[in-house]
Amino acid sequence: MYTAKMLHHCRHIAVGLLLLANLPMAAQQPVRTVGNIKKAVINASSVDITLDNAFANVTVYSAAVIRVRMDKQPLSRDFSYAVTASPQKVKAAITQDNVSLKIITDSLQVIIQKSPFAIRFLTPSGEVINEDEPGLTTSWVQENVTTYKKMQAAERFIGLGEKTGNLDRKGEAYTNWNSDVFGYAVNSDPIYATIPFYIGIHHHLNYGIFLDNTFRTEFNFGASNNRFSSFGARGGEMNYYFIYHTRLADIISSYTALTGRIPLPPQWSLGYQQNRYSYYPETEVMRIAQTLREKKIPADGITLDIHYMDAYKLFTWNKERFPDPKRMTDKLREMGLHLTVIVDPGIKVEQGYAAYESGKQNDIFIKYSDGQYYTGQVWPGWCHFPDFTSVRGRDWWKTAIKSYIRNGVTGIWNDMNEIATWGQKMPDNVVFNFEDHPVSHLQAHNVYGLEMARASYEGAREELKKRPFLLTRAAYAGSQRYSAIWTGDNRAEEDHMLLGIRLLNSLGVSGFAFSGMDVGGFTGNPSVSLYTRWMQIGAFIPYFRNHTQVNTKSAEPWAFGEEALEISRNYINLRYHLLPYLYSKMYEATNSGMPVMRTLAIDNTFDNKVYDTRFQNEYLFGDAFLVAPFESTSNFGSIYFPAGKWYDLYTDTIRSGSQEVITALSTKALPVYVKGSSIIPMQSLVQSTSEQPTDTLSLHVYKGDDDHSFVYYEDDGESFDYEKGNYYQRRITYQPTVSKITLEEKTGNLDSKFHYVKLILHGFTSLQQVKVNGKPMSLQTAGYSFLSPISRFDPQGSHIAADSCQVAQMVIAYSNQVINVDL
Ligand code: NBV
Repeated sequence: MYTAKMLHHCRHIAVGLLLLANLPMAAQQPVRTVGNIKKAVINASSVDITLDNAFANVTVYSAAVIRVRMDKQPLSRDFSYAVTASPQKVKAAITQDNVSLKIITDSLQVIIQKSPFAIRFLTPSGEVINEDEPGLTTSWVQENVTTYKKMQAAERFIGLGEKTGNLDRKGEAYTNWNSDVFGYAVNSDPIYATIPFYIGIHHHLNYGIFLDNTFRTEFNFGASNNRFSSFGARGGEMNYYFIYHTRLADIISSYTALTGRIPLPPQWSLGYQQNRYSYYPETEVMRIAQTLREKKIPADGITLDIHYMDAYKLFTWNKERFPDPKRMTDKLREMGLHLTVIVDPGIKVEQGYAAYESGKQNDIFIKYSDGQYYTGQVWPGWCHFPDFTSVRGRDWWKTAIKSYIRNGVTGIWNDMNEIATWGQKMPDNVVFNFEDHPVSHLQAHNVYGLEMARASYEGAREELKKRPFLLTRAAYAGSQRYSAIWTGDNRAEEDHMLLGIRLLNSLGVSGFAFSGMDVGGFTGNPSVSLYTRWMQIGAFIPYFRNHTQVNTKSAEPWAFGEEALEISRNYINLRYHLLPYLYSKMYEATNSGMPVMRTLAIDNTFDNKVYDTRFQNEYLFGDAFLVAPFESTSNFGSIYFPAGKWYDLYTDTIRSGSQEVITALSTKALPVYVKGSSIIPMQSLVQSTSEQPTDTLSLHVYKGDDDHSFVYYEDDGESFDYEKGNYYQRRITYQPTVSKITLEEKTGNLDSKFHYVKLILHGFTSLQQVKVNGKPMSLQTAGYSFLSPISRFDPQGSHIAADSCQVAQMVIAYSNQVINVDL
């Protein structure tokens, strides 16, 4: 007989068993996949989805950008440090039946299979661009969330920002956890920055994926597996943006439309910057400045490393070394030089030290979960660290940064912001404000550098009221909105120089158009030839700074002998001649996100040769120059010329494209070629951007087969007045099909600083006269060289003679009206 109590008990067990049976199977399994779609609610341009084991939302951000969010629990606060764009209102047809959900935009189709959930992105005509690996899709292992994509046949992967390794990342895996890796190896991972954006390439299709998750993230492009590529995070949501365009350049444009583009830098930051760890005292800084000027090495900046501070205490100056910083920056400015100073986030714990006291008073330092300040060791000893993820922390920092600006500093160099501390192990249980939604170190770590750069930028900008220059070591996607980036503590080694090129090229396709590396190498001492080659390359990278570690040999251009000095100067001169071109390209980056340093994969995405490890370091500087960097020790090198027609920069010898050419190399010249149809505006030599060039703009046009246009841009180079229309812009086109060069009407309120245009025509050897707005004008044939001769160091006679190119040239008055040149 059962008693009532027993029956009651049995009922409990039965209910319990029933509940267990209803529990998602996956909850008991080591890997929890999202399961089947139980319900999908279609909104105007998004779908809310309930799955067996997850919740999801798929939103049309624009015709070409689809966002996918997934979590184990209902989706929470939608917040991003990286993404600044909101979804656009675009036409999207969203439908569903029992089997699938379909989203159709003007640019792509998304098909989401319901059982089990699997997403596929297709072109409008139905080719698969990217699809979930059907058995794996998205799953959790404890808090780690990963999305698995089917590996497409012959798929390649590029991007992911500052990542070592090859241009094509196939077969590799990467981790994003901003790390201070002194003297990193050519295959170290991770290093300083987290830019979880990559581009996949297969079957003449390309797409971008941006995983916006600030936890430690991991990407696997077929490393130790032949089934999938995957991306995942150690916590938080699966939250990715899928981008599809037919042209790779448009993917970069859409990605930077989401996460922001570089602000127009001050023109001086495009000049040559001299640096070492560290120049001090003031007399040494002035000696460097004077030597640059005496030796006629054009330069625009000197940078102060940590020794300018009093005992490494931030916001202080060592009064013995730098008794009057303002007086020094004034003197430097008179010499056409700007001063950049380093800032580290650690604030020394020391009673009476102003930054420490006010930081405590304003309660801006990060704390352990029990409310005690986190204390870590860096240069000054034990330090607290501002919480840049809080408005209060950033405001405090902004105020403090202003003291530098009042002392005449115009550049802020953000170092150690990974956060780097001795031991490199900040505890997990340190809490960050995260815009009033506190999170642990695990979630905040990768954005600390981003928010530090932001606070530095905003503080400097407010006080300077002109464009400040900002440099950062650590970064997250979006840091480009505030700061240029450099690749940290590289080594003075040949393969590091070439790795640096790949890092910058990868940063370029990942939204960072303004980037640099320590030219000459940070750790160790470069050989004379390595230094010379690196300086040549430096002239063709966006941020050109020479830097070296404490206790290394001097690394200024004059420290390697007369020949190295002459070659370095030659290339720095070339850089200054090219400033109108470079500045226009920077302006382009602010508008389209198109990087200044462009891996050949941008324009030649489906040409297998550009991924060949023999050619992967070649790149375009802007749209005109093909740079082929080689170790300084090689006597011969194989250069791949992509489709097109290429002029040797020094001789105008023409090479046709789509071929490999074995070339003799010399440390006296960097192999550089100009693409046929290019338009390159140049100016006379100046010693700094504060010096006015002559009033003649040299416009080089290279005979080619394709129509081409160049947007020339000019403004005052330092203020924000261009935002009010105070700039000078004009499109210059060259149409070989109709034999015409046109300088279209200018736009903007300013007049150009140039009053004449010297048209320098390359490859038009038989041309003797042209018509300028209908009037015949004769051309002079003359010799031309981009570099000064250095043959006195070359007994065989350098191939860079004073007039090794024969050009046809003429000068015309530069009016604001349309100028038509009939060739
Ligand atoms: O501030 C000193 C250095 C700096 O020169 C370098 O460029 C940074 O990457 N800094 C790192 C601190 C540590 C150097 C060992």
